[in-house]
Amino acid sequence: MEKSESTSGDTPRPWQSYHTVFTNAKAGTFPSFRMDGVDKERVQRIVYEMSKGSKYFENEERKEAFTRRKLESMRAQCAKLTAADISYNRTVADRRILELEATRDLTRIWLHVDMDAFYAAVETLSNPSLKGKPMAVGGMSMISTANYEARRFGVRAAMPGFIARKLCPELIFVPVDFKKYTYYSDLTRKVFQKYDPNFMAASLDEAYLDITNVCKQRGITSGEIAEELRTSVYEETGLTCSAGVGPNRLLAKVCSDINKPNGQFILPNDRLAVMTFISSLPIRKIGGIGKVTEHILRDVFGINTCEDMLQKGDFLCALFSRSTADFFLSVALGLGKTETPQVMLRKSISNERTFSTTDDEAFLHQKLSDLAEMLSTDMQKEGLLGRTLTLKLKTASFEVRTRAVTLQKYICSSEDILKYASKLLKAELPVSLRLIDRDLLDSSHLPDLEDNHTISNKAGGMEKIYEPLKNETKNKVNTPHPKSHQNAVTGLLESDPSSVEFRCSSLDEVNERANVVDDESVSSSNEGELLLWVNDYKCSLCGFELPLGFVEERQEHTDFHLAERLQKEESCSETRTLMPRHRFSGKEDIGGQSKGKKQKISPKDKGHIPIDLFFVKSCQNF
Ligand code: DCP
Ligand code: MG
Repeated sequence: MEKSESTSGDTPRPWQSYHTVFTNAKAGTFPSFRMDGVDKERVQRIVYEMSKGSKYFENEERKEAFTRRKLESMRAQCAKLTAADISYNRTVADRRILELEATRDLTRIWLHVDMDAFYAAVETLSNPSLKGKPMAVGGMSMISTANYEARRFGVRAAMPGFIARKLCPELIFVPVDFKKYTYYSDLTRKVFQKYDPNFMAASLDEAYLDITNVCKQRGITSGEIAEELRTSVYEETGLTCSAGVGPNRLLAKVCSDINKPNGQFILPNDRLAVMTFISSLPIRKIGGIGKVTEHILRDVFGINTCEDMLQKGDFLCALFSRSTADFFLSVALGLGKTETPQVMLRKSISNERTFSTTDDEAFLHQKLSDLAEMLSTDMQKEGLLGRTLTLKLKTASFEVRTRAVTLQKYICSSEDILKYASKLLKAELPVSLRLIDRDLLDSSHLPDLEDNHTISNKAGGMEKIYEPLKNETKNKVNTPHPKSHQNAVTGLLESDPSSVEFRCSSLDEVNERANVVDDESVSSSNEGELLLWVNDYKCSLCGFELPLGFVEERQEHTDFHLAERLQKEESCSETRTLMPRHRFSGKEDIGGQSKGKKQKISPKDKGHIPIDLFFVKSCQNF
């Protein structure tokens, strides 16, 4: 979204430089099949035209400006490097490469499985008349996924439905039905369990399996296991999936996307095979390298592939923090996690409130007070104490501010929580907000707590939504006695296992918190749960990997989870709020694409759709 407009001939084409999450092929999207036949320029133009003037557009502009500044500053830093700096950093990089290489583990065989167009496939299963027609799951504010027919028009997950419909006027909308997806997800997991009882669910439709033992025990190859597993998933569910096999999870994930849909790709446990595979791999295919990072690596350092990344290791070491440079170098070597985490603790409790944008200080204070009460009740129920309190604020312009304070003493009373939270808020005033959220880390409980909830006070009224946490990963964790568990926060918590750290909280994660969690939780569907960056790089909600320092990428990712949550809330209330005349709201739509009247959805009709405020212009015609 550069200010200067690209031109071709005499016609200005501002959309050519408008790259959003909807027009960019994300990591793992191999263009060979999914972007085939997509008229990219048309998609870009429509997305540009439909979103111009919206809050979303403004936010994209803000992000773009951030990227530009980051690029400029990195270029300037690069230019300042002397020959001696570069030579020194070459030595540093070479040493790190050797050290990282020494950690290579080729003893495990990992399989990553990912269902094909999951929600859409489930919907088609229950309504076969959808077969072959372009369809999307979701509504006008946002869609969760689209089938492959719709993807040919450029329709994508997380895209507002009204844009999708413009791209594909015949698009059929089916409302989200999480119960159904959970049911099918459970069926797939029963299959996964047969191959790895400790498999790691990364989301409802994705899992990592360590198939080393099953390969050995049965004396068959990983390719045969992958075939068998996919067949078994199909027999149990009627759904297809794709699989990737590699010596670690990072590679297995990349591999599962290569022959998608309904395919598999096997990368042998052999160093040369890995290096050959990884060296020509575009960096964007790696989980954790998104739009901004790709942009920086390409435009500042000329890095396009993993091999380039190794060669430019000196610059990476010179300009990035050690952990980020390590991430790049290890990716470039095709390294990744190979061990299965044995325990997974839930370490945080959070409460949040979303409301119509306001700068009314009394109102904000009241919200804070409500949150303090809720948090305190939750903590007391679980016998927890906390010391680091964090407040996350989302401003009217979607800027996220996270403020934290670490106290001398452990607290749990609502009075104490309110006292310190008020101080944090006060320092921010005057401010116009749309969300307040905070949480704390907990060292003594397992992830299957049932009492976390989100309370949303939305534009349309004072509706409460309670979202009990689901334990997505129950089947992959051993459940030790809480008190016996040693975790990364022990140092912070001193020796009191029943105490907790209040931590910075947010849907829009910030880096401050990343250092304190070392647990590899990859649960994905705890929509009421806050987002943590586990092990400094892994999203606790979906397992997506983004290392420290990728501030903008992280914000984009957490915005996605926010959107996902809002969408879920929307789907909860959809049955109550959608008017029957909305053709995209139910089964009557199928095959009955309106060719007639244009319909306009007013926020009033929809009860509440906070995400609309984000995406839709004030006078959007559908
Ligand atoms: N999902 C969502 N919002 C997103 C992305 C995904 O709600 N931005 C949901 C809907 C998807 C499911 O998660 O069906 C799985 O996500 P995937 O990224 O695996 O997408 P699909 O399974 O739909 O398609 P693919 O065949 O590319 O895996
Ligand atoms: Mg999938």
